[in-house]
Amino acid sequence: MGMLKDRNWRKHWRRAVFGVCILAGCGAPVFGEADALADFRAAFAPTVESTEGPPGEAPPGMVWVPGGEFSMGIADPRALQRGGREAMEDARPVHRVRVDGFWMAKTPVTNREFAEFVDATGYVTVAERRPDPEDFPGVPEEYLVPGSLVFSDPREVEGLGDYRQWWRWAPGAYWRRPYGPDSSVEGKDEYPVVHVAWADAAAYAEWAGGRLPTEAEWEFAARGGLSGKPYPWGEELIPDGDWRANTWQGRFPVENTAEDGHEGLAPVKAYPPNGYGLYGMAGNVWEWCADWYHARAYRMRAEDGEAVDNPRGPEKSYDPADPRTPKRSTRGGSFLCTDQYCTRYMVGTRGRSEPDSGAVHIGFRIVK
Ligand SMILES: [Ca+2]
Ligand SMILES: [Cu+2]
Repeated sequence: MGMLKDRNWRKHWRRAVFGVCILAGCGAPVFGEADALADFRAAFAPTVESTEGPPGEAPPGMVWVPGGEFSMGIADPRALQRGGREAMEDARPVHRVRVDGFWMAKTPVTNREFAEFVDATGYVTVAERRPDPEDFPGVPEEYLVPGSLVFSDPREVEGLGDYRQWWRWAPGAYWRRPYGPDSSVEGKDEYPVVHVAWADAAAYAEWAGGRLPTEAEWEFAARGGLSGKPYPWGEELIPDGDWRANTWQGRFPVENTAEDGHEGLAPVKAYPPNGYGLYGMAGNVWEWCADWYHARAYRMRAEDGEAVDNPRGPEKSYDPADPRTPKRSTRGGSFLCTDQYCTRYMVGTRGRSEPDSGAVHIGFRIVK
């Protein structure tokens, strides 16, 4: 407690000094933001990229992510401007991790690519299959229809406590019909495929000769060589007023002003790539990772203070908010993320989802 108080005191003192600085015309951008960022950065050490080059020519649509050692996780972002309201406990401690180099797809898998897979294999996604009554004891048969979760575009909500206010089950929704039977992906070849369950993503990856990235690989890639930055492109959400990711603007979830140019999903290359040439590492669609989600995964593996080699996630899943449901990790946030609710487009933050259900904002990309 004493230490905590000390830290706060220091923070306030520095904030006061910065305040004077602004008054004196030193030109710090936002009152208090510079020292909030300095505090944030202090948790991270520089990324040390491996000097080993790629093993050969890049597979089509992929870039080489060099691998190396980096600080994985995120410091509490709440003091940052637009840092949101969540402490992101599950992404601490920030700890050193080493990953080997790998190929990663420049974009999430698109509708065009997923259609090629389905055409070649006849694969039927989980959302298209009738739910097994044995998995849903007591649910009347007529409700057990294929479908998936969509954003319900509510007019009004009572607070943000219950997300069921803006999600609904859409019978007949699947990747080709993202909002149910009357919708389609026509003209959306270059949009990310959605409504894919974890097993669908893994099946695609295998067909394509790749696999899903681990969380560590995904995060190393998303940072694009930077360290201690809240976003894959740097320190500001909207540098020079330019949106760099598809998130939510307006009063969530009832008003969507689409200031970033996209009300729903965006094409996979709608915004500039990060330092490794990867598109869409923040916002637009969540991306499935290989790991089981465990809220204390970092705590468990960072215990001895040594850099962790190529972590593959824990054996078992644990989500304290929903302890009975095993979940896989997801990364990157989506077009529904906003600092009013969830800032998981910030690099280093973690998401999780039930592996046997897709949704209108979950996609994936592959690595080799
Ligand atoms: Ca948007
Ligand atoms: Cu979010």
